[in-house]
Amino acid sequence: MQVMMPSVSLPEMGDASASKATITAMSQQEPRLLELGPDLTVYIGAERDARFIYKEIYQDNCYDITPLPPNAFIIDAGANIGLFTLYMKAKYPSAHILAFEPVPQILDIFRRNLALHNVPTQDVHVHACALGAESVPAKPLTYFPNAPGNSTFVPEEKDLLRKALPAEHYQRMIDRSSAGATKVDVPVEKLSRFLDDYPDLKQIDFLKVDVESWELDVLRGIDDRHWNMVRNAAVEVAELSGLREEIEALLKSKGFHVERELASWSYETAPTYTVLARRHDGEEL
Ligand SMILES: C[S@@+](CCC(N)C(=O)[O-])C[C@H]1O[C@@H](n2cnc3c(N)ncnc32)[C@H](O)[C@@H]1O
Repeated sequence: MQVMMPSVSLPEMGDASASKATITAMSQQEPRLLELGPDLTVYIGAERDARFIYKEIYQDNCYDITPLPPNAFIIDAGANIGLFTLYMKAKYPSAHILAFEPVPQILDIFRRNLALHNVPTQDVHVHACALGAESVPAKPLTYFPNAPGNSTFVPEEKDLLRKALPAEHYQRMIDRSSAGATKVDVPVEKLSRFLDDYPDLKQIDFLKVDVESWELDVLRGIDDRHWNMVRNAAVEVAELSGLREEIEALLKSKGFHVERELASWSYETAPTYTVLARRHDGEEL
């Protein structure tokens, strides 16, 4: 049974009667190995976060939106500790993946997981930067050590989320996941700048974007010559970001058939959607 949860991945709840002052970040944990399921053991930094993402990808199959060719070209924007990349490489062993993760602590775990699973380095190109609408040498991103998957350019949205959750125990979960937040300056690049490195690229089979309310900027960093190549996209969007309609309109303007699915775990006053964009056979921009 699905548990209704707020639209962020959250650490284990502690004693709900503890005072707010006792909420502290877990220390910057050394990555450790964890068996997430019968099919996957990986390095993780924050257990609850990793279990949450594992469930989304491996059990709820949120990215199984369409069959891909065996040698699919895939973009992983918001690569986190690599669960999406590992899932796709297991499913499509000949796939080529371009992955982006800006937070050094998270990227370190991503790289360990690629090595642990013997993913050939020529198959997965990893970039230590954020994606965005334009190139910026250094932009402050908020890293949440208790809930690394929430790391974002828009930390103020966590306050909006807290206000949108009526129950105190959910609010405490937000407090715990936000504890110990630190700013890290990260470079930002347009996705098209990396796609230009593949002059023979004809087709981008799957574009996955899960970047904590920076989705619209990531999409704006794709030039039309590259949009023309994208066959399928899945973009996770929190309604609180206020960006869903613009994101759907942008995808429609690029010629996609657009649908949205409500995340099974999202809280009713703060829904999160996966916006799915597909091009039918033979269709181009
Ligand atoms: C919720 S996690 C992604 C989880 C996931 N669906 C997966 O595939 O593993 C979001 C990740 O996006 C990263 N991120 C945040 N802003 C970003 C940006 N502008 N570009 C790329 N990654 C970003 C965060 O550091 C975080 O690791």
